Amino acid sequence: MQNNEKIQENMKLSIVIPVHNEEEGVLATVGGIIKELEAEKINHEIIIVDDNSSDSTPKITDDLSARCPNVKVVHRGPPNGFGRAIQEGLRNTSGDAVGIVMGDSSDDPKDIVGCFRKIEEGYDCVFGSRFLKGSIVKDYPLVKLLINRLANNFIRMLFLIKANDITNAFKLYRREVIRAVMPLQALYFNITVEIPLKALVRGFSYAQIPIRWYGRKSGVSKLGIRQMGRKYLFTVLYVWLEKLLLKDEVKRR
Ligand SMILES: Nc1nc2c(ncn2[C@@H]2O[C@H](COP(=O)(O)OP(=O)(O)OP(=O)(O)O)[C@@H](O)[C@H]2O)c(=O)[nH]1
Ligand SMILES: [Mg+2]
Repeated sequence: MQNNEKIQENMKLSIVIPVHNEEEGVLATVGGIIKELEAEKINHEIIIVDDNSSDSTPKITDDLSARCPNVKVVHRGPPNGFGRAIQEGLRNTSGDAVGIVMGDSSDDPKDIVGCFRKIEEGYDCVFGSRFLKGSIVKDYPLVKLLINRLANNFIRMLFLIKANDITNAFKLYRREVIRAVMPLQALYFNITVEIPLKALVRGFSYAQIPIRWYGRKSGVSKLGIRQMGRKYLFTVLYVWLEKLLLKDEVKRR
């Protein structure tokens, strides 16, 4: 539920973008976000977290950062990991709200604005969903889509929630939510479920909005569903156990 006490003027938004070998897409992704946020007069910073890229991603992002004072680049050495990169990005944010956005142009900058407006309304978390009336999904590989629907329905039933695209990383959170879900344990793509589920079991409010999502047009996918499946399951079950343990505490809020 929305909280009127949390309505705040001129909030700063930090966008965390993990990238690994995204030389073909990163410039367009970040450029599109800056353009949209500037047009909407949203006070922002962008934290790009590059994991050890072997292509020209480090140079492209460093050049961009030199030109744009709001863009900061963090270069990580091995071991790589989507979750490690997100955690590093979160440590580097200074905004009142934080958004996690992909570096391969799969998310639409207009949806960042849509989510941010909901945060401004007072919600603690805003989840972008590809499976609501009004969502647009282009070029989602069929196998991934089927696994997504199975996984998200399982999560919905386990946690008794309405959110139907928890596995999608594209989400915005108030700073206090990020603080409350620490420490994070997921080092890989499973962090996409750890953060929102931990936020929910801690009793934070959320809104879900339909978003646009586009399959990558260049570069290579880094998500190996086979290797990640067990990690996702472990994280979901671990937060579910937390839910059981935190039940009384949440009731007291
Ligand atoms: N820093 C960092 N970024 C990563 C890592 N793995 C993936 N990424 C980035 O995370 C984002 C999502 O990865 P993708 O490979 O697009 O995963 P996906 O969206 O499931 O796969 P596609 O359907 O092919 O787009 C992209 O911006 C990647 O560059 C990593 O180990 N470290
Ligand atoms: Mg992608």
